[in-house]
Amino acid sequence: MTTLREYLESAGCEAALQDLIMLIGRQAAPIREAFITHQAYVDTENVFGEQQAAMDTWADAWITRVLGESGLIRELASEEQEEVSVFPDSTHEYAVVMDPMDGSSLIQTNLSVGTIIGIFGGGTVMQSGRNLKAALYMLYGPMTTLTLSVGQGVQVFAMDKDGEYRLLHQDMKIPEGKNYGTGGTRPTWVAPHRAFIEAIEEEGAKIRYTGSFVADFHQILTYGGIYCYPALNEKPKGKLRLLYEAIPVGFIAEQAGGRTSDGHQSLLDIVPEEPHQRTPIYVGSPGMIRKVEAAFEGTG
Ligand code: AFP
Repeated sequence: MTTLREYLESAGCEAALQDLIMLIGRQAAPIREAFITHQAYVDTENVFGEQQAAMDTWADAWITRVLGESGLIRELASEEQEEVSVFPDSTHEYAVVMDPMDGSSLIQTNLSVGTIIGIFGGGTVMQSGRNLKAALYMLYGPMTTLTLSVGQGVQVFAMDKDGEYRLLHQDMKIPEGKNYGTGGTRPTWVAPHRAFIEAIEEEGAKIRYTGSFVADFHQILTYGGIYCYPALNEKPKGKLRLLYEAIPVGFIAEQAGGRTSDGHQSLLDIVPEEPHQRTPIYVGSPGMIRKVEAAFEGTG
């Protein structure tokens, strides 16, 4: 069975990018261990004022230290850090964006959560998703999986009992599908979002939403449909972050033949103005995104 390293070599990735992806993948083992030792909430809030699980800060500090010490990255921006970290001594120009623990409120309920990573070249994180060299997420579910795109389709690897990632699904393609998940609540949705949801519900769409973006997206990648976190009446930019969530997962979605949108344009075409910026998110099958953009046509 093809290992992650063998795949990266066969895809022709530069040696340093291979090393970076392998290094990130290896952090799933200590992260899984830490779930057992970091269960309680602490009395801290992240920069967005949300309640923060101890695991968020731990995973953030852990990955930042490991990548910072690797000499492979020049910059790192994390959902959990106010400022972009700069590593002047790095011998490489990779820049990493990450959500170290996506869906962290679900840890206490033992539902799946994940780590989302985007890798740019050029030494800066302030780039659009079109410039990504690679994107991946590790999903901590019954298995630990690593879903990866280096711009050549999407491959899913599963960690075996020896900690080796082996190819589980090759060249994933998002089926059209009927599943949908949406953040926000009905009274808070903007009108075009409500119209879209009501239309697909009429057509028999089935709800699937846990509150963990990576887990919910992985279901869409597998069975088709759409994940949404829309603009809300009081929050026109929605909740999710462009750099840490939308861009890396959006890259994977588009590489799997899916589409992404903020209601009007691909998430990969948005040029970030600041690291923590938010965006409405639609990620899923092409037919679903067509309906979203039709619902938003002539608005905003
Ligand atoms: P964090 O746990 O990293 O803050 O992310 C949670 C999240 O951004 C995303 O993973 C979920 O899909 C979404 O928020 C859930 O939000 P709601 O609880 O408002 O539905």
